[in-house]
Amino acid sequence: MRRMKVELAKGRLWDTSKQSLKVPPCTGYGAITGNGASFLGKVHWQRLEKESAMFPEIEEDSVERGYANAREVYAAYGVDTEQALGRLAGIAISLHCWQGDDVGGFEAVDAVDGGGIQATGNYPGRARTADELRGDLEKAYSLIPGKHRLNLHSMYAETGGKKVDRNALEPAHYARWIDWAKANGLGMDFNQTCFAHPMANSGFTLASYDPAVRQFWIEHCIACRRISAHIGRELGTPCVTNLWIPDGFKDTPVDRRTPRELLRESLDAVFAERLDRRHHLDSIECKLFGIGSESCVIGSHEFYLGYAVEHNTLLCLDAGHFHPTEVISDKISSILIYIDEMLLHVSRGVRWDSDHVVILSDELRAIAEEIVRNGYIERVHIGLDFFDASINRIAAWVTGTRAMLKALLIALLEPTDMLRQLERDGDYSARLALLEELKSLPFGAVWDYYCAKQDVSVGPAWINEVRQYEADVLSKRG
Ligand SMILES: [Mn+2]
Repeated sequence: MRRMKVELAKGRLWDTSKQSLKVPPCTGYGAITGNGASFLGKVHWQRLEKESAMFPEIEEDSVERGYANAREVYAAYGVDTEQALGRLAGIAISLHCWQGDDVGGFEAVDAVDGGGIQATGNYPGRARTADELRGDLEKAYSLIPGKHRLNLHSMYAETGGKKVDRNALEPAHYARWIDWAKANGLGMDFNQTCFAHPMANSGFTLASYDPAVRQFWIEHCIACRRISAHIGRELGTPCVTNLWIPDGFKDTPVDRRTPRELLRESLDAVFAERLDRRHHLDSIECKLFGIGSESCVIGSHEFYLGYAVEHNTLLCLDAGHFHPTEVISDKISSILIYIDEMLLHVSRGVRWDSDHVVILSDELRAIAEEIVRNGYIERVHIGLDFFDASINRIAAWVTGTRAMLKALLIALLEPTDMLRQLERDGDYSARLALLEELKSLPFGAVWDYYCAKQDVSVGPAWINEVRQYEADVLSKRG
């Protein structure tokens, strides 16, 4: 039960989504009671129950009792739940703006393909303007416990209707995003957009054989680095700018070497200008294959790993960018021996698609465990990268981000020293058995308590809020 705005209409009470409410029929002005509701006047705030199913809110008492019990259970394993929650509150997840509008962007340009990205589905309510996208993001952040970041692609520039090509972008075109981030206490990350543009129509950008194409994208990448440094300076937290390009061959190429040499040359030009690491961090993202680049991707894992080690840039691992049986959790501890920091694009690959909404899967848990067990919280930047246009886009953001945070919480609640000791002693039987026992510890009670403490919906009640927002805001969009 929660408060909602109601108004009188034809003898019944309706909420603002026009869904009927369980209250007695009434007319005119006056007082009525029923189902805990009382009503006076035309518009009033009251506790009312919808006829449609509402997801239950967990009562505060119950959350407190559950937590008190969980705290004792974890203490028996030597785990301090308060400390775990304190650490969780310090981890910022970077929410990718492109889930909100199906990777469309707001540039004033003619329709283009310039491939590499496909969002499938036509669920209504896609954000059509930057203001709508910011509103949707605010709703999403309000349903996620903790303080997080925004990950913006350069194609979300606001140029006031003026056509500004990608190689001419400036910090001013992001002023409204920066002001909004400041007002909401959000850090920001950024991305070059080397797709969905006429200069990417060949499927090649920085590795193109055409020097004019390469030069255009080099200029775009440099412009984005300067914008990123500006963002980082303005917000007082380094802006991680991630570079991904679609370049690759659909069918078996004869020459895999030259495009890779060209890409290396282009990257050297892009990264030539030294920028202050307190404001800006460079990251490069590999892919094994894409739609239309099944046979060879120029920016492969080996290519970028070598480049990152040589230049100490960040390396971005996207969970959906490898062979379906290959996981990124196993790569983190190898890579961080050789470079200082990395970026994760947490996603969920399903067969050929790299970008399903993140859920609390074994691999998500393994990623979180690697970060927490190895003390990498300061060295691994966690970003999300998925886009599902077939479901409510705010529900997609909230589901994925809450899953990431739950995975981190489970890892923070692990009695790792105990497990490590078993491993060093060679007691693999007890290691396996204990890992399985730990899976049924009451982490959910700790999570609920965390949500309540952070003043965010506990349990599934956040879905009610998304539905309400859909009725009030998203359904009104054409
Ligand atoms: Mn990615």
